[in-house]
Amino acid sequence: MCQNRIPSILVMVRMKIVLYSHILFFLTFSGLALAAKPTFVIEINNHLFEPNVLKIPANTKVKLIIINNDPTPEEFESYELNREKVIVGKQKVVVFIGPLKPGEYPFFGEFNPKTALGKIIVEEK
Ligand SMILES: [Cu+2]
Repeated sequence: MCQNRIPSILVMVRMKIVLYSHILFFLTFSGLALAAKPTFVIEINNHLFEPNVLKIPANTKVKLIIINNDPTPEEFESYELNREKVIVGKQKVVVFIGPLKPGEYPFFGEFNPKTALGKIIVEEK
C-alpha cells in the first residue's frame, strides 16, 4: 500500500508542474498580445495637447494614453472619433480608438475649446 502512494504523489506533483507551466505560458502570451497593441501618448500642458497632430496606422485598434500635466481638468472630445473623456488634473486616462479608415479626425479639449485643438491623422502603412 505504502509503495503505491509514492508514485501517485509523484504523478500529482508532475501534473501540477504541467498545469503551472501552462498557466505561465498563457499569462506570458496574453501579456505579449496586450503589449503588441500600438500605443500613443498625448500630454496636456498649459491647456494644449502635445503633440497636437498624431499619426496612427489605418485599420488598427490603437491605445491612446492621455496625460494631463495641468492641475485643472480637461475633457478629450472628438465627434469624429465618437469619444469623450474627462481627465482630472495630474491624472491620465486610456482611450482606445480604431480600427479607423484613413483620414483626419479632429479632437479638442472641451474645457479650453479655443486653444486645445488637435487632430489624429490615420494613414495607410
Ligand atoms: Cu464633452
